[in-house]
Order: sequence, then C-alpha cells, then structure tokens
Amino acid sequence: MEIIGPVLPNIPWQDRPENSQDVIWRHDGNPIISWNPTRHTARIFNSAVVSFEEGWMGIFRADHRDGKARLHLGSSKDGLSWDIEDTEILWTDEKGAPYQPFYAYDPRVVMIEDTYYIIWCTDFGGASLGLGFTKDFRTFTRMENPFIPFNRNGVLFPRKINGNFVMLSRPSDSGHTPFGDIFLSESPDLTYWGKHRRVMTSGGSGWWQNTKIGAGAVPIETTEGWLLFYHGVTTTCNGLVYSMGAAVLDIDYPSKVLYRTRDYLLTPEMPYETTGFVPNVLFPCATLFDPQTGRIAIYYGAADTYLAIAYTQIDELLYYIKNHSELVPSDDVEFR
Ligand code: BMA
Repeated sequence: MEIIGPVLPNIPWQDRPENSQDVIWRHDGNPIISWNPTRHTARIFNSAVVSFEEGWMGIFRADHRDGKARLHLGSSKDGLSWDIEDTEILWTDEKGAPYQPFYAYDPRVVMIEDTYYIIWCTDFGGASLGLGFTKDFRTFTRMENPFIPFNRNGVLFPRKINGNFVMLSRPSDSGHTPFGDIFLSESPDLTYWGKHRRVMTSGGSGWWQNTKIGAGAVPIETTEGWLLFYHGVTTTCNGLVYSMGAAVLDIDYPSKVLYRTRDYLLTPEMPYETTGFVPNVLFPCATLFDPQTGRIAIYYGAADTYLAIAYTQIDELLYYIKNHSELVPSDDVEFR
C-alpha cells in the first residue's frame, strides 16, 4: 500500500502519541493559525498548501473584519509557521484585465504538470466554483467559472485520467445547503465540462455524514486507488456538525467508490474545533504527503476560525479504511 508521487521528506510530522491508538492524530501545537493573524484578517481557516521550490506555499481563506471571505497568499519554510500577506490575491483574466471575485472561500490547490490550479467558492449569482492558475505564485490568472450555480467544494485530481481533467464538486443551494452529494465531471481543456457522474452520497448508517458530504483535499494517488479525505455533515438541535472521513476511489474510473469509512476519522473534540466563530466544524482542504515514509499531513479548518493539522500513515490508514468500510447503497448505482 503505497503513495505514488514525488518524495517530500520535509513535510510537517509528529509521531503518534504513545498512549494513542488512533489512525489519525492531531498536531500537538494546534491550532497553527489563530484569531487575527494579519492586520486586516479576523480569521484564517479552510485553506490549501502545496510544495513550492524549497518550501511550502499556501492559499488561505482569510475572512476580513468586514466579515467577507478573500484569498490570501502565504509561504512557509516548515509548513507550520506561515508568513501570510495582508492583502488579497489579485486576479486578471486571460487577456490581462482585472477580474476580481466579489468573495472567495475554501480554496483547493493542485499542481498538474507545471501549473498550480486553484479552485474556490465564488459569487456567480450565488455560490459557485471559481477557477484560476499560477505558475510562480506572483501572477494569478482567472479562467472561466467551470459550472453554473450553485456549487461548492471543487477539487481537481492531480493528473488527467483517461485523457481528461477530472473534477469533484458538490452541487448546492445558495444558502447553507441541507443536502449534498459528491459528483464528478470531466474536461479535455478545463473549459468544457461533461460526462458528469454521481460518486458518493450522504446517508447510510454513518449518521455523522447524513446531511451532506463534500470533497476535502486533492485525491492522493496510491497503489489501492485514489485516497480522498472528505467532510461529512450531520444536523443537530444546535446546528450543523462537520467531521472528516475518507474514501478510496477506483484509479481508472474514480466515480466508482471502492471503500468508504462508516465512522468518522476526526470529529470536533478539541476546544479549537468545538468553539469559535462557527462551533463544531472540522473541514479538511489539503494534504502534504511523502511516498517514501508514507507520512501524510492533513490541513483542516477548525470552527471557521483556526487552521490545524493532523497526521496519519498511508499503510495503516488504508488498512483501517478497508476494514471499516461501508458503502452507502446509492454509491453503487451508476448515475448518468
Ligand atoms: C460551509 C462552507 C465552509 C464552512 C462551513 C461551516 O457551507 O461555507 O466554508 O466552513 O459551511 O460554516
């Protein structure tokens, strides 16, 4: 059970605490980003990181003191301590004209060939997906919005599959969306999208994911299939609760779910997860991983206020997922 990808020996890492048997464990210095992290930013949380040159780059969801979400750039030498810009990323369209989103949140970043693609939730007559790219983290080019509203949680696979780019997304409503399944779409050029499939649905006997689910981090290619960390949501008397689970998707036909955790892998327990601007939210958006050691660092937003990290080992995690898997019956249906 191995990860396929470039070796990254310096990802953030801590061994599992001695008294823990958990398959995923939290960084003991969490949260790594706390309230008011820059002069104009009140909270940084659901954010994405990638390897870049000798260190790490991040695209951060930064909610300003006016309450509106923007994307900020940050860099780090160790993946833990981040130097985050105080102004939002400025976008131009493909002809060079300014093309700024009214708001932008929950970014995901993936490197495909020599380009970093960024997907976020943007305003398009309501919540929908924005898409853009950078090659150097200095200039940012915004492309056409891939889908019509309403949609959130867009995640691109890190390579083409059967000749096409592949994107997971979660069709929504314009508000806080009391439903939601993960869908997949293909494109030859990142402009024209089709061959839509329904991948995974909410529900089943895992009640933590019975309201809605959404893709979290960019899928990790492994010898067993694509490893996807996702969020699952349940509705309580006190509002929505966001937890994290994982699934393994078929390597050549990723709309096919091979395994899926019945129980959550992480749920809000720590004070920085249960208390904040929106309590009880644990929202994974990115991973860093090293194929040589099998180490994975998962970055997640906590309580819409903090950025936090958790760790796992690929072989133990895949063993756990396979042995604690329960597909939701509709996962097996070929929806077209
Ligand atoms: C979702 C998104 C996330 C947020 C979550 C909980 O709809 O807006 O950014 O973390 O709600 O508030």
